[in-house]
Amino acid sequence: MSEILILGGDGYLGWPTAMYFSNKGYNVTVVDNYFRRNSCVELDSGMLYPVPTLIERAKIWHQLTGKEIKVIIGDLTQPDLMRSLFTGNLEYNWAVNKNYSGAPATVVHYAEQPSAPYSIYNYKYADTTLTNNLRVTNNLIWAIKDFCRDTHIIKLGTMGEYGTPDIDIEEGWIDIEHKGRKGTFLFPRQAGSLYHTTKIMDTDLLWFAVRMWDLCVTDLMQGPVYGIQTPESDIDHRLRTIFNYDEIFGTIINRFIVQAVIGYPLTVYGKGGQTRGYLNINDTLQCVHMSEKTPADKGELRIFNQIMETFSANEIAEIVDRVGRNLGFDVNIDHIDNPRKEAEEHYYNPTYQGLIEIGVEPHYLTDEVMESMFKVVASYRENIREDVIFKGVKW
Ligand code: USQ
Repeated sequence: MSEILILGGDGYLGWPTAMYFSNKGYNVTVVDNYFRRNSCVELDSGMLYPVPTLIERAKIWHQLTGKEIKVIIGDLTQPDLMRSLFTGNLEYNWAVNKNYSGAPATVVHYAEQPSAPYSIYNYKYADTTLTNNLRVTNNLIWAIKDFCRDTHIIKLGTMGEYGTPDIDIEEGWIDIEHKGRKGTFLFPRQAGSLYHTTKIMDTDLLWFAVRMWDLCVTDLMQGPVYGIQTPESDIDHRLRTIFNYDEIFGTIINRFIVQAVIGYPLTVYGKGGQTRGYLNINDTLQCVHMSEKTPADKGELRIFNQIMETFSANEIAEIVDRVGRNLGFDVNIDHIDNPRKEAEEHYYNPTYQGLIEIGVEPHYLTDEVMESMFKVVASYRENIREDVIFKGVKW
C-alpha cells in the first residue's frame, strides 16, 4: 500500500489523519515535535482531557488494530531531519522506528503553528510562528526538490488567506482583465493575523516551487474545524484527538459547546456578523483522502476551498443555544468587545465546489452532530477550567 508521511502528526488534525489512513491500509509515518502540547503547558491552556504521547497513542493503536503508525519525534525546522525523510536515512535523528523506507508517495503538511491569537500574543510568539511555519515549508520544498520530485504535497492552508473581500472568493485563482489583456493569478490575499499571513507566504513559496521545479502541490484553504470524534477514535477514548477550548488554541464551535456545558456565557466577539466557512473534522479527513487519491499534476498548484457551509458567529451561538437548551444546559449568549481587528459585518461568498467534484461527501452541522459533541464534552465537565476561556489577547 501507498506510503504517506504526515508532518505535524500529534495535532488536532494530524493524529486523526494518521489513524484514518492507517485504517485504510496505508503505510503511515508521522513526525511531530510536540509543539502544540508543549505550548499548552507553557501558556497554561486548557485541554478537555489528557492525551497520551504520540508514541503511546501509536502503541495503543497497534494493540487494538494490529496496524502500525510509525512515529518520529523531531523538529522539522531542522533541515537534516526533513531531508532524511526523503532519503530514508534516519540514523542521526530521533527515529523511534527503524523501518521507514523514505520516498513517500504523499506528504501531508500540517506542521505549523495554527493559532491566530498565539501569533499576535507577543513578539516571541510572532517570531516563533513566522520562523516555524516558513522554515518547515521551505525545508519541505527543498527536500522534495532535491530527492523526491514525484511526491505529492498536500499542504494545509486556510480560508483566512483571502480575508473578507467585498467580492466573491474563487478557489485559489482569479482571471483578471487589465487594459485589454487577460491573465490568471492567485486570488488576492489579505490576512487578518500573522499566523494567516504565514499561510499566504507558504502559498507563495509553493507556487514558486511549482513554477521552478514542477512539483505537485495541493493547497487546502480550510475554514475553522469542529468536532471530537472520528470512527477511528471511537475504538478507544485514549485515541481521541487533542481538544482545546481556550482562547488561543480553541476554535469557535468547540469553544462555544464547552462554554455552554458549564454555563459560561458564549463569547461572541463584537457584533458577531463575522462569517466563516466551517467543516466537520471528519470532512477534513475525507478532503485530504480525496486529494491524495486524485493528486495534482506535475507542475500544478491545485487549490481547493475546504469548507462545507458558512455561518456567522451569531448563527453559531444560536445553534449552540438551541441544542444546549434542548439538552437541559443553561446557555446564555454574551457579546464582548472584540479583541481582534476584523470586520464584524461583511460580504462573504466563497466558492467551494472543487472537493465535492473529486468525491467528498459533506457532513453538515446538524442538531444531531452538535448533540453528540455536547455529550462527549459534558462527560469531561469536571476538567473544564473557566479561567482559560477568555484572557483577551488583543490584536
Ligand atoms: N470568535 C468569536 N468568539 C470566540 C472565538 C472566535 O466570536 O470565542 C470569532 C472570531 O472573532 C472569528 C471567528 O469566530 O471571526 C473564527 O475564529 P476562530 O478562533 O474559530 O478561528 P480562527 O482564529 O480564524 O482560526 C481557526 C484555526 C486556524 C484556521 C482558521 C480558518 O485556528 O488554524 O486556519 O480557523 S479561517 O478562519 O477560515 O481562516
